[in-house]
Amino acid sequence: MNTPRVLAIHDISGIGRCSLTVALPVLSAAGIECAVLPTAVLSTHTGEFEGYTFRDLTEDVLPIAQHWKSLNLKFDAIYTGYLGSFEQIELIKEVITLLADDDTLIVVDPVMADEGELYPGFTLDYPDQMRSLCALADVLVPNLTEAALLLGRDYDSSPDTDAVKDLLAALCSDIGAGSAVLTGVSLAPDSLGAAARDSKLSSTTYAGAARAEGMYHGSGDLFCSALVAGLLNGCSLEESTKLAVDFTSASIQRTYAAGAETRYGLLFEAGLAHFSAQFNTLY
Ligand code: PXL
Repeated sequence: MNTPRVLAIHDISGIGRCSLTVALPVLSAAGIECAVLPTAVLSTHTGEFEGYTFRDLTEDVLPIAQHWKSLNLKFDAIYTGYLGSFEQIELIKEVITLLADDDTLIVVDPVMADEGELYPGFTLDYPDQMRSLCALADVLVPNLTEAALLLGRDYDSSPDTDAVKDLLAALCSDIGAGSAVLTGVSLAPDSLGAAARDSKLSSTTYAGAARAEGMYHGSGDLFCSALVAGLLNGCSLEESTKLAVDFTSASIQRTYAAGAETRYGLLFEAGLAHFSAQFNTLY
C-alpha cells in the first residue's frame, strides 16, 4: 500500500504544541507522510505569551508550491490551518488550484478565533476573506467562534442540538463546504466534543467525552490533525470525528492530571502509540 501524502499548511510555533508541531507527529504516527508548507515561524504561539517573534513567510508560499508542481507530486489531502497574513488566504487558494487533483481531500481549519474573540493580529475583515477559502473545503472544521464569524452570526458558546444542526447545515449551504465538523460542542453539562455533518450520507452525528476544567491551547490543531489522520486511513467522517475526540480528550485529561501549564499545549505524546495502533490493522 502506498503511504498517503498530506500537505499541511500551518505556522511553526517553536514552543507551544500547536499547528505543525502537532500535525507532523500525529499524521506520521497514523502512517501518513506529512509534507509541510510553513506560513510563518514564531517562537511561541500567540496565546498567553508576550514578546513572541513572528517571521511571515508569505513571499515563500507560491515559489514552494510551484517547485512541487514541477516535481509532479500527488497530494492525497491538503490541510490548512493558521495562516501568516491576510494575503495568504488568496495565495493558499492558488496553491490548492495548483496542487490538488480531483481526488485530493481539502480540509480547512479556519484558525482565527476562540472563546468569542479573534486571535491577536487578526483583523475584523479576516473572517470575510476566509469564507472564500472555506468554500473550497471538502471538510470544514471550525470551532464555535469561527463558525459564528464565518456565518456573520452572534457567538453562542453552548448551542443545543437543533442550533448545532443549523450551524452545520449553514456551513455547508451558505459557506459552500462539502461537509463540516464543529468543535467545542457540549450537548450535556459534563461532556465536550464535536458534531459532524456528512453531506454524502446526509447525516449529523455527535461525539463527546468527559470535559476537563480550563482552556487548552492547541486542542483544535490536535483534533483536526487526528481527524485528517482518520479520513486518510479510510475511516468515515463519523468514525474520524470520534477517534479525534477520543485522542484529544485523552490528551486533555493527561494534561489536566499532570497539572501542566496549559499554554505549553497538550501532553499528547504519551497517547501517540495507542493512537497509531488503531490504524495498524490497516497495513
Ligand atoms: O492553535 C491555533 C494557533 C496556531 N498557531 C498560532 C496561534 C494559534 C492560537 O493562538 O497563535 C501561531
